[in-house]
Formats: sequence, C-alpha cells, structure tokens
Amino acid sequence: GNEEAAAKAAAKIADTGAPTIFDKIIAKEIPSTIVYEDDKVLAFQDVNPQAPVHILVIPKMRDGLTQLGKAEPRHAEVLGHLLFAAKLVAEKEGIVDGFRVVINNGPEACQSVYHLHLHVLGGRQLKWPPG
Ligand code: IU
Repeated sequence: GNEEAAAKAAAKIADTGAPTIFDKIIAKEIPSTIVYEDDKVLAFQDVNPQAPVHILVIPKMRDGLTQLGKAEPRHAEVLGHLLFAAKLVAEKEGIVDGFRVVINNGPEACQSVYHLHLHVLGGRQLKWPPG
C-alpha cells in the first residue's frame, strides 16, 4: 500500500547492475505462478498484488536493461515483445476491457527490482492519477 511505497521510495534502492531475484525466478530456482512464457519473456504473479490481477512481465535476457531509462536501440525489439506479452496476459486473465501496464523507473518511481518489468494490473476499478 501507500506506506510500503513510501518506504521503498525512502530506501532509494539503487541500480547496481547486479543480477536480481528475477533471474532465479526465470531459472525456476524460486517458484512462481507463471501466466505466460515464451523464448524471450516470462510473466508471473506478483507476490504482493496491488489488484486482483497483478502480473509482472520480464525479459529473460536482462542484457543491461535494469530499468527502462537504460534502454538502448538494441532493446527496442524486446521492449515491443514485452508490451505485446502484456496484452496476451490481459486476455488470459480476462481483464482486456480494463487494465493498466506500469513501469516504475528509478527510486523516485519506487522501482525496487533492477531487472526491467512491466506490471499488468486489473480486476478492479483503477484510480487515476496513480500515487
Ligand atoms: P517495482 O516496480 O520494482 O517496485 O516492482 C517490483 C515488484 O516485484 C513488486 O511489485 C514486488 O511485489 C514484486 N516482487 C515479486 O513478485 N517477487 C519477488 O520475489 C520480489 C518482488 I523481491
């Protein structure tokens, strides 16, 4: 909730470029509830859901893409693939009539895991603007 978001912002978790827990989720060393998977991306349920449907879509190869702000021209293809996968996830989850795709970029946006990820949120009335 808001308190957690504030705590994350205050913590100002830094982008060190180091591997994250998401590599272990991709390798299935840590279990997750997978919603969609192909050769390039993995989509799994967020462990701390902020809506009835809250899925993370991540690239399998991080390739330096710790956050969107670090994207280079070589990442354009996987960025498009991630966004299309978000749409497939929304269809699978039955929320295609109302869902939100979010990327938190950097400490001021409360990014806490430095492996690019798209949040796909839905299943309730979403508010605007977000916090
Ligand atoms: P953020 O945009 O970097 O703040 O999002 C990170 C998300 O990763 C956040 O919603 C966490 O609940 C989620 N998450 C997870 O699903 N599994 C984990 O092991 C960890 C974080 I660490």
